[in-house]
Amino acid sequence: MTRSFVSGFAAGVFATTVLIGCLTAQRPSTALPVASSSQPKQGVRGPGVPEFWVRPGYRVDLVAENLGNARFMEFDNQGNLYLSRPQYGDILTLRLRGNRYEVVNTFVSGYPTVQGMHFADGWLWFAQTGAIHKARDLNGDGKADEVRTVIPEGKLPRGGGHWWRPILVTDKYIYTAIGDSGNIEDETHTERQKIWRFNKDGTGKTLFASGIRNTEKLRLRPGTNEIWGIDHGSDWFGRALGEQPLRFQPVTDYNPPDELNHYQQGKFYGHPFIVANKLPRIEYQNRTDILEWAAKTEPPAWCFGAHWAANSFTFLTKDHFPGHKGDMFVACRGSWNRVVPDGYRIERVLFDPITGKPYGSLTIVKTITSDHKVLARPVDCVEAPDGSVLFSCDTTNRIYRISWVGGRDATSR
Ligand SMILES: [Ca+2]
Ligand SMILES: [Ca+2]
Repeated sequence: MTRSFVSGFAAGVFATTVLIGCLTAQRPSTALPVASSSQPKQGVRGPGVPEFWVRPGYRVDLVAENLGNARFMEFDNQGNLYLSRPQYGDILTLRLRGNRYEVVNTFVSGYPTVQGMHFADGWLWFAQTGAIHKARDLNGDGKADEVRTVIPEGKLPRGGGHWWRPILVTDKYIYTAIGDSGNIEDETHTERQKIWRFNKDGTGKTLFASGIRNTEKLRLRPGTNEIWGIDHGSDWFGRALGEQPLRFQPVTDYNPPDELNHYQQGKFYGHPFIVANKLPRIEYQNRTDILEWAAKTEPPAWCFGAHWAANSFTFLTKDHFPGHKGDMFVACRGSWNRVVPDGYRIERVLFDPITGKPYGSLTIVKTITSDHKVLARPVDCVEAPDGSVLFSCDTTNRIYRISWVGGRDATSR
């Protein structure tokens, strides 16, 4: 086992640098404030922001609230912010007015389970569990005037279990995925637990990658054709050993990690037989072909803590945060399958600009208190036009903005 896999993340680790991963961890070389005796222990929380821990140098503001079911976000090239609300089956259009994003219209409605979105080619592409559509607003009122169904019902497996549907639109293709119908079902011979690729007209269905459990967003790493995503680790890892569920889980609490994966054509990512760095699930370890599955498994590019529910991410492409370009902000929704809750946070994954691979991670915002009071469950991150990063929460139904203040005004209030 690697250091990352056995270390886990104790809930007591708070406001500390997290440098645990599947690869050798190194010291970040970016322009974060240097710790000193005069260094404030907190960044800035704007008005209305609960008692988050905010890393010094950063600021968090409340920028939208009362949003119903705030899940995934996407900007278009005009500065419109789109918010998907699967429980309502709609997408809202928001615009920045002063320091707040305000709802200007309902972009589309009548699409139950609407989830992933991607703005490309002048259209907002969006995915339900069974179909993919694209829409555009022609008169600037924030409501779509034209909607086209790209992949109709029947071409993609429908929901149940992990139905969440990502969408990535590239120059040539559409990518989407569907997860496990339960926790560790053997669905290797079905359409589930896989990433699918289509031509942009919805034809040419092609298997892209397999062995995923639940990947809710896919994006290209900026400047490359590499497809990246985050996969939720499975639950109850130690139950087969006789753990008492949610009471005594010395194994499950730390295993398996959530995974940051670089998805490549034809590769297998382990689920449901193999987790993390080629380690068998106990339930499957006696399969006669388990070593073959291990051999073909592509291990994660980076590991998060177990049950963090690392859910979604954005790559940073702008200069707002000094030294962050090429890194990733990750929204971690937080654990339920852990005795002591953990994970609730926005994590920055640092990418080596030379190798293009992750080498470390830092907690930027923690949304649970030291006595385990959950203040927010982050769902998605998106980079705003000015380079700040928004994150959504589907329990408080708010959107927060993370921005950089550096050494200025870097105290809590
Ligand atoms: Ca319109
Ligand atoms: Ca995996």
